[in-house]
Amino acid sequence: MDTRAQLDAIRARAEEELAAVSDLKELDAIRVKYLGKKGELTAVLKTMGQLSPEERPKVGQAANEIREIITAGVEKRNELLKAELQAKKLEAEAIDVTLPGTKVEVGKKHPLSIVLDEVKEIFLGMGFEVAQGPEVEWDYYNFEALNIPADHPARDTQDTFYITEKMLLRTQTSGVQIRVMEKKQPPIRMIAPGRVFRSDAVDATHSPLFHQIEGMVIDEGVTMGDLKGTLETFAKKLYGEQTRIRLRPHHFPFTEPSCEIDVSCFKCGGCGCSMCKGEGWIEILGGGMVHPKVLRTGGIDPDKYSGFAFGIGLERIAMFRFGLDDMRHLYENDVRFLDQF
Ligand code: 2U9
Repeated sequence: MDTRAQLDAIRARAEEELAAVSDLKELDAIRVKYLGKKGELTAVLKTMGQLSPEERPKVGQAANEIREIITAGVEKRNELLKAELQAKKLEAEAIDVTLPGTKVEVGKKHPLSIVLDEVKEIFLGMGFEVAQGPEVEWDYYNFEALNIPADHPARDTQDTFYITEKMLLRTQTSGVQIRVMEKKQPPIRMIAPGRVFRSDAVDATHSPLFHQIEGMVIDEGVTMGDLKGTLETFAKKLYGEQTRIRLRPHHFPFTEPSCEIDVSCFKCGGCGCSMCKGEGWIEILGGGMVHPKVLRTGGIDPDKYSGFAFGIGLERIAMFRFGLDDMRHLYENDVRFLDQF
């Protein structure tokens, strides 16, 4: 076969193969086979030296034309195959807008947050500010400044997690009140809600982590009557107008005098039922008049000012509010439980 005939045969085969090609990989193989450095066309061109000087330019021109034809053919097939691929992809990715959507689960407030927000709202309505402080606290703010020195027996009932000798996870939020006293003079009306830690074994009513809301009012002429009036208003707003409170004498190192405070049972109204264990009363808080020593330590003159303070256990309020029999439900993050609020 002469060179011209060889070129025509290459062209015919290339066109046949291009017409039959069905994917991009095959197409590339065809390109390499005919147009590549080691391809058929190059091989033929290499034999041109054997041609006569008259024939050489003619065959050269013919070879170039065939190269252009095959190149154009490859490009055309390339575009067609790509378009086909794109069409298939679009078909596969088509969205059926008539299908029902994926349900988005909306989160809910945790029961402790529900109760905390209510308590905050009540005290904000009575002119209190909300203050916060560190959960890792100095021994000084957690104990010393609250009239609980190193050898005081109250330390045993509030055993906790020490970080160093002088630093611990706070057992109460009282350090926040001391910090506020150090910064400003009366009148002070504040609550300090937050997490506290005690080295308690876990059971239905105890947890090493729980939440307190402590409160404090300091001004000239503040009395135990103000404490009673404030907490009665709080109890009525939380549990309803019919609610009564009673104060029982108690002892805390940081208040003098001190008391525990019960509310009339919100289920039976005071007759006695399973909720109040037949008592008619439920203990929800403690309080008293801020000890003069504590006022002085906080930089407030006890001869000029007096104040009351109180503490509320948030878990207890939530458990009574929602009728929970086990505190652990509040920490386990089981959606079957949390979904009910
Ligand atoms: C300062 C002065 C006095 C805070 C008080 C209580 C009484 C109290 C308990 C309630 C339930 C702790 O979480 S609980 O177990 N608290 O009974 N707390 S008086 O008195 C203070 C605080 C700060 C400077």
